[in-house]
Amino acid sequence: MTTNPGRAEIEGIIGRALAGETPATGEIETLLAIDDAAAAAPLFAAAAELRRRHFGDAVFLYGFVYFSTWCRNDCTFCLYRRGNAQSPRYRKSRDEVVAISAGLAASGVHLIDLTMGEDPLYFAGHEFGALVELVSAVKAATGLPVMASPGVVTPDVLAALRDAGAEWYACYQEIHDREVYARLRTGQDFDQRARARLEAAALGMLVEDGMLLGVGETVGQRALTVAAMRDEPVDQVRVMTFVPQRGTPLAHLAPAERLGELVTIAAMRLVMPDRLIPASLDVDGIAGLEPRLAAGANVVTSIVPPDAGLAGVSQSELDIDEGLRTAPEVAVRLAAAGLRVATPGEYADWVSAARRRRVAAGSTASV
Ligand code: SAM
Ligand code: MD0
Ligand code: SF4
Repeated sequence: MTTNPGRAEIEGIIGRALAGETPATGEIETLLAIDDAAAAAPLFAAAAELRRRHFGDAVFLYGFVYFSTWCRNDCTFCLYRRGNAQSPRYRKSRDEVVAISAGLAASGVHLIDLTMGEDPLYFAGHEFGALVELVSAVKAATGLPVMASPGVVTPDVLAALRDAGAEWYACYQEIHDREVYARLRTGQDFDQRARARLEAAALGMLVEDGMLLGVGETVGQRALTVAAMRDEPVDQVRVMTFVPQRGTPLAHLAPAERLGELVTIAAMRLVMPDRLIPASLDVDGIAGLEPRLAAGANVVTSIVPPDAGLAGVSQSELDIDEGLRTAPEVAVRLAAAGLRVATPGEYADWVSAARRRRVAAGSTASV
């Protein structure tokens, strides 16, 4: 048997979480310090049990449409940072995006995530009309919920996106530590980014926050990030391991062990059992799906159709042309894991209930 000194403590945290107690920040740090598979196994089992209690065996699928890779920013981790000559640049037309989204809807995804860099086409003159219209057109063509991931935008733009039908706003802080953040999102205001999420929530939108793992942060900083998410009005929380990108300042940083991401997914599930937690195909492709599900994820994101000329973010090509980042491929893997693709109604019902809670909370909260 293992002599891991933290074992009894870990068992205590897991037992209390299964009994409905939310782990405190110090307890989150204890969980995130787990660095061997044997010690992680009971954590993963508890996370899967909490997912089952809140979501049964149903998993949600998100189609990913990265429709413009132009960006005015200089994030040190990102392939698409301004001035990276090795970045694939494209901007899809409205009609292409609508056709791609319709195809994704027909393939069985539950949501369309419309993502872009902070494209100067929109940001330079604060001209977001075409983006708002794109949201309306995608909704009309698919009938599906839409997530907007446009970067940091002002409340008037958020309100216009909401009015056009975007249920979700995604904007990831990467880490809730100002110093590490400043090394990642160079020249971008920490508070403004965090405020954009609060503003979206106050407008009645559903919101996603996310963290990046393996960028020189400590376990304590990871724990503070999960704790910040716990205390934020966010409905979906993600973690992705940093993938080094050619042509960028962090190109030669050694990537983190994947166990760290799995342990973080599971800890997030213990801390936020009823929130949506993605398994992104954008880190390890389809091969990375099973372990992320086993760690308690209940959404599969970064589903990208082949032959559409679309890229991923952290894995710009992996498994896309091969057609492995598709809903049918995901469905096969879910079945093998004893899970299933949710029905469209199950996802729509979850979104409606979450939005009712958000609006009710928003009427008493302020930004
Ligand atoms: N441009 C918008 C923005 O940055 O908010 C929308 C794009 S957002 C979906 C890009 C996200 O992908 C980042 O916030 C980051 O969490 C993740 N990401 C980008 N590059 C990555 C990399 N090299 N490895 C892992 N995750 C990465
Ligand atoms: C993903 N590549 O789901 C996408 C992206 C943006 N809202 C999501 C990071 O992994
Ligand atoms: Fe631009 Fe987003 Fe990449 Fe940062 S993460 S460089 S904002 S596309």
